[in-house]
Amino acid sequence: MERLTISLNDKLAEQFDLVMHKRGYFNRSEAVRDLIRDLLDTVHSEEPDEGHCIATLSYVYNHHESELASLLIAAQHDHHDLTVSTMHVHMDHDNCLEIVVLNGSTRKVKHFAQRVIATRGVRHGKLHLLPVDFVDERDAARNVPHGGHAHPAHEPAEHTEDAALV
Ligand code: NI
Repeated sequence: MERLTISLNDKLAEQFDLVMHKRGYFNRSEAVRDLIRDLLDTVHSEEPDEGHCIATLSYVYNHHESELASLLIAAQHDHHDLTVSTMHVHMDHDNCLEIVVLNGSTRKVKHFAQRVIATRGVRHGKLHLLPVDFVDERDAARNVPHGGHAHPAHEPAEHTEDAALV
């Protein structure tokens, strides 16, 4: 664990403490860690779409809109290699919130998410993507060329979850 000491002027420190408490943080270290994670997520999302990721895609839609619900289900089945699980919440009589957990190549996950978000009638679409070091152990072992599930490595220290997820 590294210790960082940072200097802030009084005004900035005061504003930071205010926002921190509003957001429910009790100590500055955790607030700063989350800020850094946010920054890293932003940087990662701007990088070329290489590597693997685990991601959540959330969106709202009106299930009365013709064919939209079945279109979304079909999209998920078409990409069953990427979609791990979907949570469906009936928000009210008309609106549904769906949260899809995705796992796979960053390029494919982004492409799928962009397609869903751009679908007519889908609102508040948001993708939260975490780059992860995945090793296609099973794919390699079974010589699955494509569409097999990627699994995180368990053995090498540099591929542990702690190392991969900041
Ligand atoms: Ni619903």
